[in-house]
Amino acid sequence: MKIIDARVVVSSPGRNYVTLIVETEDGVIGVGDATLNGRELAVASYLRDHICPLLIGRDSRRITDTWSYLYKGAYWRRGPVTMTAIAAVDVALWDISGKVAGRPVYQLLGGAAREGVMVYSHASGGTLAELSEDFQSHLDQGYLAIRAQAAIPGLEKTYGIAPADGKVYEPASGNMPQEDIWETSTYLDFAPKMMAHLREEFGYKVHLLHDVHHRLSPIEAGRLGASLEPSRMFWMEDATPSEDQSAFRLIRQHTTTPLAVGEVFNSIWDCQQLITERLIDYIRTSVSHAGGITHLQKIFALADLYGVRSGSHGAGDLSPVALAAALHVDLTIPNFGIQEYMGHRDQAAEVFGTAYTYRDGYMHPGDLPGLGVTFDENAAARYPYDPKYLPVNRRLDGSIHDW
Ligand code: EZ4
Ligand code: CO
Repeated sequence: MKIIDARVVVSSPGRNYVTLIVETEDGVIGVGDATLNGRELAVASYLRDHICPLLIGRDSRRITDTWSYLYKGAYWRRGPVTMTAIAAVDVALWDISGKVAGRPVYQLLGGAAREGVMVYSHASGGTLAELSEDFQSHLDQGYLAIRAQAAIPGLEKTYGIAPADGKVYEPASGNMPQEDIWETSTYLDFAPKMMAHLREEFGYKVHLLHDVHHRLSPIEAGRLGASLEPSRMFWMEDATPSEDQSAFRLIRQHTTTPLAVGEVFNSIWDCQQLITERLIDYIRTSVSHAGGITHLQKIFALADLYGVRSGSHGAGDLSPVALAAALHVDLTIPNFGIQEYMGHRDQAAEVFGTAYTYRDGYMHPGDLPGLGVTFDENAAARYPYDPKYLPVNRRLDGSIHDW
């Protein structure tokens, strides 16, 4: 099972995706997602210039050995670019192994531990009334868990609000990042009212989630968590800039609102303290940014030991390959919590063929051999790379804040 080719395709079917394609001497093809939103070409180069040449001639079955070879062999540790590149290789090799075995990847990971994977969708609105309308439409689609974000009155732009034309929000287009304005006190007053409004209107049966997107200090996060307690949140996401793990000690002292973090993490070392000190309830690392299936399994196994559940990142900038890989992992682990599901733009379906299904709030990766995702290189060629940046955030005085 020698690898004879490894190539990278950067395309933009609705938004930018970097896809790794690995081919064996027997003609088996595996795919991996290497998309790092706003820094796509850095990972593409890391793969093309430094990793693909090393893969040629390697045995595709030796997944753990290849992971260690790329991680330890680089000498330089961790980092989003490196770990996204390694993740793409790892996922492609699991895909190949599944196809060779004639079994879906989840069966190689220990088999299904549940019938389906509970997912949460995104509801948003420019006003509370619009949010309610969008929330209702997600309930109508059967979602059991919904993340809610609304425009903050008095602020020009707010993170996480879908444009009027579509189902998902997008970062600004163009060759410069869009600039947002942030005011913490306005947000801190508004967020609990938004959640209380939803509970009044829709009751307590649906799981309610909210993403703070790294904008608060630990004591502000403690205050927000406490003021959200009557709304009985499923979780409060990314309350503080997440590289400071010990900040969560302070948040924990002030609230029983469950805490989730991890979408920008890229290794088990980023969450070690959070997990072993039981400072969080959900670890949100993604398969494509945290070293692939092999490394994610390790993170979730550590989390299981400390009663922390999974809640993998699944935004639209993670390609259908990443979503499929996440669903295979989700189905098998004992401490699965929830999976984010934002969906993809319609054009993505022309490039990525998927076997996963959604019904009544749950997803399933499907039973095709491997990941169950095909990648159409000809279709991808119709959607050339379209450089885009995530927005930046400034406070009222013009200083840069976390976005
Ligand atoms: O802003 O994926 O929970 N989801 C999120 C996302 C992130 C983007 C960054 O690329 O916070 O929408
Ligand atoms: Co988030």
